[in-house]
Amino acid sequence: MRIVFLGPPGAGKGTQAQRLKDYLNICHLSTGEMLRGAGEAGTELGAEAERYMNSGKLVPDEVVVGIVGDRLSDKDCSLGCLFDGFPRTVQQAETLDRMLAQRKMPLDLVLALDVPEPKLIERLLARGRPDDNREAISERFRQYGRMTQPLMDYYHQRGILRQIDAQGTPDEVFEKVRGAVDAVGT
Ligand code: B4P
Repeated sequence: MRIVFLGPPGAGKGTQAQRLKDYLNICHLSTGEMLRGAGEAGTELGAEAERYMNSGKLVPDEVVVGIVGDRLSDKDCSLGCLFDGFPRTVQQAETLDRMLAQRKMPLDLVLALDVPEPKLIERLLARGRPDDNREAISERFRQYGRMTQPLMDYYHQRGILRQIDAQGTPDEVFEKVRGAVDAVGT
């Protein structure tokens, strides 16, 4: 299966993708984690990505698409993949469609995690990552509304979008995620 997690900053994409990875035993591709990894490794690309992330901006499409393409070619992604935080723009979604078509791998499901903004802000401030300060958080919400929210329509039109109320504990949310995935069939 190939599944995309969509949702605003702090909605729990990473939290739920980790649980679903263990449930389905397929590859978990988190662009946020990969970009932070590049930053920690001290590469030039990583330093550039960190500047965007810490100011709440999206990292440029060409950087993100490059790292996703490399990862998707790894053998462990051939049986299935969870895309966590990717795509985040329509251009990234179109590129993902092309990459999957080349590999003859259709996208099965897009799970949109829905949480009210005040709750999201609370979660992010409690986490305290370098990009979890008030200024970066409000920029991340701006970018989400402008660049990522149009993807809801993009996938809704294809009939593969499922909305999940992602309030409640991580375990409660995961029950809903699992229900949506089981309904598609594993
Ligand atoms: P990401 O790493 O994708 O992170 P996120 O959107 O902030 O959070 P996520 O929704 O995964 O929430 P999480 O489970 O961690 O992105 C970070 C940055 O990387 C972006 O701003 C951007 O700059 C860059 N980036 C990444 N992908 C990109 C792309 N494709 N294109 C361009 N740029 C890209 O949960 C958040 C917190 O809430 C955690 O502390 C968690 O423990 C807690 N939590 C989760 N679920 C909870 C629940 N049900 N109840 C209570 N707390 C919960």
